[in-house]
Amino acid sequence: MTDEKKYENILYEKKEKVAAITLNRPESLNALNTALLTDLRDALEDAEADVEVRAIVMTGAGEKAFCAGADIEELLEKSPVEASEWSRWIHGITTYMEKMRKPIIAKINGFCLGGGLEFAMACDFRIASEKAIFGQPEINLAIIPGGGGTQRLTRLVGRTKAMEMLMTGERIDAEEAFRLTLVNKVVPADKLDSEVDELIKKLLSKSAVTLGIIKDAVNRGIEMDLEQALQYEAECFGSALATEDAREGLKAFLERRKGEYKGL
Ligand code: CO8
Repeated sequence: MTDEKKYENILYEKKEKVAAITLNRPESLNALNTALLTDLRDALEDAEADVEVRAIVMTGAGEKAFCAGADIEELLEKSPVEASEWSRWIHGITTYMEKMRKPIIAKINGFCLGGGLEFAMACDFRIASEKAIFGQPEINLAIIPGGGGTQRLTRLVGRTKAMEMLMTGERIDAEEAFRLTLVNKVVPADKLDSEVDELIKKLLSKSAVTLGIIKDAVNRGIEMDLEQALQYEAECFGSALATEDAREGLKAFLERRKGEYKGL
């Protein structure tokens, strides 16, 4: 069943347990202005609250871009205080994405720059078309990333490469992004949809509640020291074992059948 919700700057389509969010300002390569970001935040909250939704896909409208970053015209109007507040507000959205219990997949169909890359990095998976181009070009505007780029890029690719990308502002292609483990997979443009569908199929066959526990353990644990993080993992392990799905998964193995999960 398809269910479409009306937003002005994004498309929101719910189909077979998946919410597809498309950044929809193709005339400006899906640049992120406050109106679009507000729609995006609302759609994410909507998807998280909707019990029928099991996974979220985020992509960009048009052939050319996932997202070319913050809307530069809007940015120019901001005072330093407003810019700082805006950055904090955006951090709230990206942090929310990491705290959501449902997996989020960035389907990267083209330019993925600045704020666009920052949002992609807050997703759990990044599947890229061969045509995709990545970068944090803010330095070329004499500004810095304000949507988490200095921190999430460093955590994902390491300090050496992050510093290079942030300080030179140079773009990298999809193969290089894969080499740096910035993306999970690179596929020909015409295979992007089917590749993402395959991944979703795998995720939908798992226990939804357990996927949420893994996401939480990884995203919280990475910010702790190892001892604390392992302690947290032990607590999460207990929570996972307490689910009905875990009983079913363990029994199903012993009974030589496939587990049937309810997300409970
Ligand atoms: N903001 C506003 N408009 C944009 C943006 C943008 N970021 N990117 C492209 N556009 C517009 C262009 O102005 C152009 O509009 P028009 O047709 O009216 O002239 C249209 O999109 C098409 O773009 P181009 O003609 O430039 O297309 P090209 O194929 O020649 O070039 C590029 C494509 C290389 C992607 C080029 O458009 C470009 O360099 N864009 C800017 C990339 C950039 O610098 N991004 C970083 C922005 S700053 C940022 O993201 C800070 C993050 C702070 C936190 C916020 C998180 C949300």
